[in-house]
Amino acid sequence: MSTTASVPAEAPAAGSVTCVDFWCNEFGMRARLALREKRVPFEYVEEDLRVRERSALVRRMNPAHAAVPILIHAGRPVCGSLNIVEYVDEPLGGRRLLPADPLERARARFWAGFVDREVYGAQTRMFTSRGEEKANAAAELLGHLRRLEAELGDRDFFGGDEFGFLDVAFLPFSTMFYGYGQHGGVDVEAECPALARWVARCAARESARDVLPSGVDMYAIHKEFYGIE
Ligand SMILES: N[C@@H](CCC(=O)N[C@@H](CS)C(=O)NCC(=O)O)C(=O)O
Repeated sequence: MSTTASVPAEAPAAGSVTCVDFWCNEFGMRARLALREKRVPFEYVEEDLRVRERSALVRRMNPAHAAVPILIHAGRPVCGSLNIVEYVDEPLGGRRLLPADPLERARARFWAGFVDREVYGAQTRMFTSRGEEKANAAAELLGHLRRLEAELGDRDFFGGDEFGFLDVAFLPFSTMFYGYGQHGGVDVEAECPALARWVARCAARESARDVLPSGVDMYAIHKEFYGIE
């Protein structure tokens, strides 16, 4: 059995990090935001999720789920977007995305899990249902956003003064806010003004400008995915 340390001590050389993803994947945007924030050079490989079959690379690197994002470092895969953010954060120096304080770290991880389960769950139900079910999902989604807004409080970022882990985890979902309004009548700017200001603050960052697609493009491709007229 290999005893090679699983966490590299130094920043990887350019070209040894690859991120496999699809441009409009909110989970994958987390990985790419973290890589940009940590200034890790990486190669980007696009996996077109509109094609039914996953590529041989994705099936080999993530046989459990055949899903993206996948970070490949020195030929070895790291799967799961939050896992990737933590992996990128850990060995590579620079400002840490995860809070140093264990309680704050636990809090950030908890709310990132909330985004995965509750926000993504309600969002998916809203886009895949009609009528009363869709209205219920939209109301639920708004409730989750209000909770996140309360969690943000009057801070600039979820971790305080600095852009950090929970910002990375949640920000990609802001690219769906336009779609929330168009499809579900959820007006985030009117209902959650502090959250809207947080989005604007984050969107000014270089990493966000590089990674986040427009709301219009996101809604267009999700309509295609979900067969919305
Ligand atoms: N929990 C995973 C979710 C990743 C995921 O579900 N990826 C989807 C896209 S949203 C995927 O690659 N699906 C494969 C497919 O559509 O064939 C993460 O955080 O990375």
